[in-house]
Amino acid sequence: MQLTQEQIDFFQTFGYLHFPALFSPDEVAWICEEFEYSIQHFGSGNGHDGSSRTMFGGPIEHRPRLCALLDDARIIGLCNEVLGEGFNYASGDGNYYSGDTGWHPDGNWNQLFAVKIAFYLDPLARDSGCLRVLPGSHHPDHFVRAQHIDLNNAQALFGIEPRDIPGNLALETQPGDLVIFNHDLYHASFGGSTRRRMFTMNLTRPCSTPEDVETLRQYVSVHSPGGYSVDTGAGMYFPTMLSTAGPERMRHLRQCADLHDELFPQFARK
Ligand SMILES: O=C(O)CCC(=O)C(=O)O
Repeated sequence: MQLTQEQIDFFQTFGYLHFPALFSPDEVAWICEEFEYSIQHFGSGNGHDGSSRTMFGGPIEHRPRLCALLDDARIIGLCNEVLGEGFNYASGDGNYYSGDTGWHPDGNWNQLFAVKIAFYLDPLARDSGCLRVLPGSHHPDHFVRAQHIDLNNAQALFGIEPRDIPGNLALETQPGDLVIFNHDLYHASFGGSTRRRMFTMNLTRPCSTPEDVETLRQYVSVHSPGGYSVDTGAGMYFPTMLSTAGPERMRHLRQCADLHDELFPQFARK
């Protein structure tokens, strides 16, 4: 997939892009099936009672067909355009969400260092848990960042509900849509069910300078299986992701895998 210059500029300015119906109904069917299998067998989905979020790591890494999302020309093309060729895949999370998430960014990198790709597996509208974004809030000089405004405290600060923060956008989605956003972008979800299914892929830009490699090391030291004290049996990634990888996919795995082995030798690949 190739982006237009306008789409690239939109992403840089507003911090997100939404692609409606990027995946066909047939693809949505197998993606949902594989997601359900994964969260039930590799996460604790079978114990989900809706009282809190159920989350598991590396949602695309347990089943060969989901692993191949990292070979998919649409995803590769999008990441090449937004991050640059040689981007890194840096795990992700699979969820049955329950209720609101509150406003938060996923990172405070003050630069386009990492992005999240999100797949929503149920139709979601503004009051039933769709992703909300605060466009432009990834910029370090955005007023929310510059003034350290706690958006979740909007009632006390401004007499409004957090979901009514001016300027926020409800990205209503159907299964098959894809959303990508800069980790530094403030986002939230309000009014969702107790079993809102979504999974993500995190990706970073290619890291070749010493500064970028250091930033990636910090990233992997926290946002990785080792960072959460999880032993995948194969370091940074669950074994199926590596055992089904061809040379092209390995390009996107190698750098985080090596850093993870170095940072967490107790969990290193054998
Ligand atoms: O629930 C959502 O859609 C937001 C997801 C989210 O907060 C996150 O992935 O960090």
